Amino acid sequence: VNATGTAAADVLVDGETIAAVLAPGSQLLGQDLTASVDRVVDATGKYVIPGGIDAHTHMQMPFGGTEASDTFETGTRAAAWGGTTSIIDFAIQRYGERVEEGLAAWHEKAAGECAVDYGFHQIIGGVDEHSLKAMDTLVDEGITSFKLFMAYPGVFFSDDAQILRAMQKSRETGLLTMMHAENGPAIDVLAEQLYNQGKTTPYFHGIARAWQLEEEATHRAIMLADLTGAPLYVVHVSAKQAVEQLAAARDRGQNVFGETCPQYLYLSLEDQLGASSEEWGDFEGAKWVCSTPLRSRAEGHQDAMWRALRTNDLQTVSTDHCPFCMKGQKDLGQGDFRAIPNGIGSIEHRVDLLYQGVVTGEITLSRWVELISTTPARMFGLYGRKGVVQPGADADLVVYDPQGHTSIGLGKSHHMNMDYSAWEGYEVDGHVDWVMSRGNVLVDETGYVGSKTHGRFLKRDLTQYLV
Ligand code: DUC
Ligand code: ZN
Ligand code: ZN
Repeated sequence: VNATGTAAADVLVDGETIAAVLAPGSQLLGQDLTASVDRVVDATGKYVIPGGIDAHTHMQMPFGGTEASDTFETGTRAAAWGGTTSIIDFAIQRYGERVEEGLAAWHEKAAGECAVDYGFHQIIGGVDEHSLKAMDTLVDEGITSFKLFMAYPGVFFSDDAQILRAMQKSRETGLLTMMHAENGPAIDVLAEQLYNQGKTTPYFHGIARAWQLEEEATHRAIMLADLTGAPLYVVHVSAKQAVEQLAAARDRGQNVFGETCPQYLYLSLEDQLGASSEEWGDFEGAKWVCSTPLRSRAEGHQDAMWRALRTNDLQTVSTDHCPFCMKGQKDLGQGDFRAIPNGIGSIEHRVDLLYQGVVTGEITLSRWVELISTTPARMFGLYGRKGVVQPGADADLVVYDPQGHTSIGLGKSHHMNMDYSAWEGYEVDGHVDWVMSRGNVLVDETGYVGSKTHGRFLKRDLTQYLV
């Protein structure tokens, strides 16, 4: 199954790449294909798809006085279990740090620790003369996208002047601008007011981060991108009004893109309140504290995300994988939702959860592959090597069984370094049977058989969506 369609075929792998995609029963050097190869994987009745590409992860990310609980080792192993064979993680430049230092630190964390191939985006935590200059050399390093934050004042926040200058650099270099679009200063005022009114439970995280502040920031980012000519990719879109801004800009012909995440397709603010008898919920809700926040199902945000995936107003689904344990991490925010580390872990479940959209008729089979692999490859300069089953491409392959079944949750299909699952109780029709990365088997019928020294750093080309 490719983004372009589906065919019955045999896939011949030689070394690290795909050598041929042949009609079933084809001969090789005058012999039946299966007789002349070292190993045959029978995928009869199953889908062979290009390995998943999760373009938004945060392994070992320092955040809220703690650090995301998956290391590159545990997080990429969980990725492999779930049919994801490439990740793009965010290297971080913090205030007062040089971009080069932040990037070097990320290379050090990841090198020799990854089960799957990995690339980096660069978070620019302080746009100034130094970082703008450093951005000139990122393309040579194979880092062809950078992220700015309109949220988190005092941590990663960029003001409009900084955004404008970074976007001018984006236009000049071809680096893709990735934007966390939420109005952070306004959110912080609302959060403080709620806290002072005694509204301290995790539920109020979502109330403070109102959709108006996502729509406003998305619009502002779009206008600054229009003015500067920068290509723009808005990450973790959850508000239907933000999608409307992206759709309108695309209709005007602007080069803007949007990503959503499984949590915004399936989970809601109402779910987060949960079965608690308390009006404002209890601390269980911390399991689902992430930014942008889960949004109200009554307001129809989840349906709007699925629709936008069909209409191509949103182009990709990444996880924003940023796991924290309840014990010792999320519980830092007991009594004050502002201190709960933001993030949900889903890297293992993205391929399965999106396949549910095929089962329920929300998306087609080819659109599934496009969303989880092909478009991320094109968007982030990996296409040809990754994102497609064709001769010459890396042999990153997943055998997916549509008749299979996956129970998601702690102690079931969950190999992430977390003491809970944000997806407890989810049942998926479909199963990742078998995973290969560059010709090496990572998952087979016996389970995980990969190694943390297998994954290589991916030097990426410029986005293939430049105009
Ligand atoms: N959102 C999260 O939920 N976690 C990490 C950073 C972010 O923007
Ligand atoms: Zn973000
Ligand atoms: Zn993120």
